[in-house]
Amino acid sequence: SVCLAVDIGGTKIAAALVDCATKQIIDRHQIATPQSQQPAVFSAALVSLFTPFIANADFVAIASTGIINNGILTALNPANLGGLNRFELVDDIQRITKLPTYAMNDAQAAAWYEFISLTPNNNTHNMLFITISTGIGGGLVLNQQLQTGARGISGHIGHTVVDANGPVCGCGRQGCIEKVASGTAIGELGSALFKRPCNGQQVYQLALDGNEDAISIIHSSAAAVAELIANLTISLDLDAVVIGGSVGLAPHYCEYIQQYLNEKPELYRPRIIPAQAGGDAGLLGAAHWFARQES
Ligand code: BMX
Repeated sequence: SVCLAVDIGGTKIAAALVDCATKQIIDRHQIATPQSQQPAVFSAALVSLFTPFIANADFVAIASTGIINNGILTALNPANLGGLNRFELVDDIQRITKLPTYAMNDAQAAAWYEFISLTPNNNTHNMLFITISTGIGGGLVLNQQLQTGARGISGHIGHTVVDANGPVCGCGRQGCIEKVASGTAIGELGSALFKRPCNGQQVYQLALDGNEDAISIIHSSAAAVAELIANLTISLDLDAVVIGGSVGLAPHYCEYIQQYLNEKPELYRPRIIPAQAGGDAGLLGAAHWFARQES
């Protein structure tokens, strides 16, 4: 069968046809995520993205930012979705495509793909996937089982606190790691420092060009992620942590994380692995996860 895999992120929405037998991407398109609180604007964008694919797909597998519970997307941090709070994801896409439709969280999907991509028999029992992108997301595989959570929340590590006196996050809590270390946060810190609007990518480029202030912003982000990894490793006995997302996979970011982890005692240092599927981990994870349900 052929799956229409969809990855809804805070910055872009990707759609691809995936051959379920070979697990290869046949065709892929992406658009910018609409910045509107209106569900109708979101639906309209999805219609145009899906139209070329529908005739060739047997079912739809979605990996989406936000908490996915019973097919409904609820934003933990609505700021990541242009203020959109709630979206009837599965019903809406089923109405558009007239195909069986399934959905899960984006980082959970990517975690699953990265887990099954690890070389077999390499003794990985507990693995965490972290995406550092528009937000910071996570997916946990414990005892080789993906944890989705009874309410879909499992793995939302972006909303653990790293600075109790820090800025207020879009989720309502103060000092979440997402508010201080995500791509969005990197852009906000850079804008304040350079006194002009810049996004995370521009700040990252400045760091690559050798700007000391930008370098320190990127280092603080990687240091915060390293602390989080150490905390979760000692809590959950993690063997491996896979890093993804546009920031996580940017040049040197993983090395910085590793550098900060190397300062810690050995028990706090899991294996750090850059996502093997790069930006396609979410698409491929959802396709794999729901292909089992379809067959
Ligand atoms: C946020 C949250 C997570 C998501 C993570 C990464 C929302 C809308 N999203 O913490 O569900 O996994 O961002 O998302 O509350 P991305 O868009 O950066 O890939």
